[in-house]
Amino acid sequence: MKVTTLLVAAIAALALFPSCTGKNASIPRSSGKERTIAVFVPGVVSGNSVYEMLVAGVNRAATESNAAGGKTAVTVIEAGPAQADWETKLTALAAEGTYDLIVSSNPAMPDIIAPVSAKFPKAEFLVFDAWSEGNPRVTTFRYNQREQAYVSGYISALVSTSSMKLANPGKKIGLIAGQEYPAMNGIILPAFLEGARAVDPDFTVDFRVVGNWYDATKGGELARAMNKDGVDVIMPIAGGANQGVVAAAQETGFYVAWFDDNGYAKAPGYVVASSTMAQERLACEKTKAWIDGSLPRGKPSTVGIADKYVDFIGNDPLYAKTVPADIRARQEQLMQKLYDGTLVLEAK
Ligand code: RBF
Repeated sequence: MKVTTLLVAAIAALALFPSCTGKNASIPRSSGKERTIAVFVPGVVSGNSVYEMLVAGVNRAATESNAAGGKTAVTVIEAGPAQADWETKLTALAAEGTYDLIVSSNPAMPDIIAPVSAKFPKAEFLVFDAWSEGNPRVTTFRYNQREQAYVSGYISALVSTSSMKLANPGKKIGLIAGQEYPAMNGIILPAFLEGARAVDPDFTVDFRVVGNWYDATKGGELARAMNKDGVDVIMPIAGGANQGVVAAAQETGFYVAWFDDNGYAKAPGYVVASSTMAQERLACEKTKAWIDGSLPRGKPSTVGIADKYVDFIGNDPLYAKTVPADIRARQEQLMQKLYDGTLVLEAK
C-alpha cells in the first residue's frame, strides 16, 4: 500500500514531455524559477553548423523545460568573426550581470573566459567543444574528435582508392581548415591521416588553411588548387567557407567528406561522408540539466562514439546513392568495431 502510494506520487510529479532526442520522456516538473541564459556565439551562427546546433540545443532545452513549468529565457549574442574582440564582448556580457548562465562553444573559449571569470567570479559558463579544468564556474564538454576525424579519413581513403568516377590513382586526400588551433593540428588532422592510413599506409593529407571562418571564395580556390595537385577527397572544416569547397567540388569534380553534421544534401553525388558531433542533443541535455540543477559543475568531460555523441551517418539514402555498397560495407565494419569497443581510439 505504501509502495503504491509512493508510486502514484512519483507519477503525479512527472509529466510526458519531449526529451532532447525528439522522443517523449517523463521528466520532473520544473520548479518554475525564472532563469536567463545567454548563448555567446564566437563567430556567426548562419552557415556554421557547430553554432547552429548549439543555439538549437539551448533553445530546445528552454522550450522543453518551460513546457514542464519552467521559466527560462534564452538570448543569443553573436560575437562576430573578429576574434580580437571576443574577450571585450564577453567581459561586457558578464559585467551586465543579467544572465544566470553563459553558454558557448569552441576550444579557444576557456582561455578567453579565464580573465573574464577572474573579474566576475559569479558568472557561470557552460562550454561545448572545449576543455577546462580547475575553475568551478566553468563546465566543459568536448567531443572525441580523434574518433570523428578517423572515421572520416577512413572512408575518404576508401573512396580515393576506389573506381568511383572522380577518384584518381594518387593516395592523397585533403583537409581545409578555417584556421590552425591545437585541436585541429594536434587531433583532427593527425586522426584524419591515421584513419586514411588504416586503409593504406601510403596516404598523405594535403592540409591548407583559409585564415578565417567565412571566406567561401578562398575556400573554393584552395580546393581547386588541391584537386589540381591530385587531391580527390576534401574534408572542409572552415565554417561558412565550406560552401566554396562544396561549390568547387560540383564545378571541378572531386568528393567532399563533410564534418560535424549531416552534409549529404549539400551536394548530392559529391558528398561521400558525414561524420558528426551531436552538439544539438548535448547542448540541450546539459542546458536542461543545468536548469534543473542536476549538472555536475566545474569539470571537463569527453563524449564520443560509445554514446553516439560522435557518429558516422551511414543510413542516409543520398550516401547509399553516391557511395558503392562495398565501400559502405567496409565503413560499416569500422563503425561496428568502434561501437563494440574492438577498436578504441582514445581522445588525446
Ligand atoms: N567552426 C565553425 O564551423 N565555424 C566557426 O566560426 C568556427 N570558429 C572557430 C574559432 C576558433 C578560435 C576555433 C579554435 C575553432 C573554431 N571553429 C569554428 C572550429 C570548431 O570549434 C570545431 O573545431 C570544428 O567545427 C570541427 O568540429
